[in-house]
Amino acid sequence: MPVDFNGTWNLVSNDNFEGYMVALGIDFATRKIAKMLKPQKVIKQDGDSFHIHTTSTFRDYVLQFKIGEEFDEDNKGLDNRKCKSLVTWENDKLVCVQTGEKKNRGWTHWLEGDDLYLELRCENQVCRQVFKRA
Ligand code: VLZ
Repeated sequence: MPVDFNGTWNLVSNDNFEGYMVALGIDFATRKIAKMLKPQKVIKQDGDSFHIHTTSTFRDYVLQFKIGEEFDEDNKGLDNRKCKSLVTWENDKLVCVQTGEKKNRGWTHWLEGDDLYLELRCENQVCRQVFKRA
């Protein structure tokens, strides 16, 4: 049985989101707003199908994928760069590789206790986010 990520999750910590956004080339004004946000994630998981909705007062981002099936991601409202994304299980972690213009781009989700973790990677920057159940 895979891990169950289903739920509504609220951001409680966000380490080096600034560095991650700089690596993505997000402009100064947008970064100033974005780093104040406390996004919520609503995750719907059905077998190998995922729907992840990241919402905030400023911007929303929706990602839908199936494990092991590469898809086109547009990163609309983030850096707007298109990439090819592939999500796989690595033990109990959900690992996404985002292949495109930016090196070493991707993310990893996992659960620790009843908390949701997210590591966001771009080039040499790593952002670590922790979410608690709403
Ligand atoms: O998460 O890729 O859960 O896509 C932040 C929205 C969304 C706030 C960050 C606006 C997306 C920021 C992180 C404006 C620059 C992400 C994946 C894993 C699903």
